[in-house]
Amino acid sequence: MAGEHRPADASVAFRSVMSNRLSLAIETLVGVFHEYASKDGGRGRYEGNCMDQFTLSKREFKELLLKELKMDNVRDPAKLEVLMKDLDDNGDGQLDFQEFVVMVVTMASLCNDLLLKNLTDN
Ligand SMILES: [Ca+2]
Repeated sequence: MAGEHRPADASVAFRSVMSNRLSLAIETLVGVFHEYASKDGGRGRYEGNCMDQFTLSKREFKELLLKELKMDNVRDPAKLEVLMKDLDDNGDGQLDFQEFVVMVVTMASLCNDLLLKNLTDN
């Protein structure tokens, strides 16, 4: 159908031009986001003022954190709520890719800080 979003097809096309490790990491990041963002509801359904398939609901976000990052602390609803609110820059109750990627970049930066600390402590 014309204009229909088809993440699987986009992934195949993307993969053909991306073959090194960092490119694959980016592809994985985008793919994981869209896999979880499309779990609630059907394609094209609006949640508030945004397309549900392109954003993470709180439930989708929790599932992603538990399965992909093993962040068991988000089983506590209060901790999940704080994290979601911190990332939800436009306050619509959903995380779009730009809001989600802030968390990933922050976590990567913290990993780098730990690596540097370990290297300089030894
Ligand atoms: Ca948002």
